[in-house]
Amino acid sequence: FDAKKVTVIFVLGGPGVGKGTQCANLVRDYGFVHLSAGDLLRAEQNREGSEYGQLIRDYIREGQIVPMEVTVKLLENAIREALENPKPDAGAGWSDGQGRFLIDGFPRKMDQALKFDESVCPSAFVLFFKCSEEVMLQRLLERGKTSGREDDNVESIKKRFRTFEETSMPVVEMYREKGKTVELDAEKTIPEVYVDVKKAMDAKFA
Ligand code: UP5
Ligand code: MG
Repeated sequence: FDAKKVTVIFVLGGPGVGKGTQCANLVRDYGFVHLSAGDLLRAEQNREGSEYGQLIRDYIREGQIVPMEVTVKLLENAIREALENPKPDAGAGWSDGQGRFLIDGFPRKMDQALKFDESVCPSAFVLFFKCSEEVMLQRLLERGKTSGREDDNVESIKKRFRTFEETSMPVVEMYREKGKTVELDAEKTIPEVYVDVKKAMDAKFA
């Protein structure tokens, strides 16, 4: 596909900060396709015949970052697929090979960021959600009662927090230094956060 016709926004922030929740709002109102790297990895993990199933399961449980080749390939395939088969009601920004994507939970390691920018397409900007670990922990434990996610337990959550601080924050800092990051307070209620998200989006796309 033609990278110049594709708009990508990275959605970053700690585990349980509300990335997926806010992306769902943006899909509804702005005609984006939502690609969660974590969701794509979990789908690949469960795909029959996948050679990466066990590897992905182990990395996710340990809160580690799956080797980037796997994730970049899954994202690239998902982008291509969405461009080739746009939804009939896709809306603005979806014609002639054009498309708009929210890439949620990626890149979370420097090598992934550089690789994606260079070999897939550069991002327009980054929505970065910020929230205390105490609040994220409560949200994840609550979600864990029903999510069935193998990493929604205290042990895995603590590891995810550590990986986020040590490995993913440098990526956020790099985009911040480039002036590409919009920072949002995710401690507020879901509708309040979304009011801020919309302001940021409207400022960028005005
Ligand atoms: N909730 C949301 N917003 C709220 C608010 N403002 N107030 C109150 N409650 C709020 O939300 C989490 C919960 O909080 C929900 O119950 C929600 O209702 C509530 P959600 O929107 O799901 O948060 P999100 O940020 O999406 O949390 P998630 O757990 O998905 O984030 P992670 O970044 O931890 O998970 P992800 O799926 O992205 O990655 C999982 C693992 O995959 C990683 O740890 C890693 O091992 C692997 N991975 C890679 O290896 N490489 C990658 O590139 C990506 C992932
Ligand atoms: Mg998520």
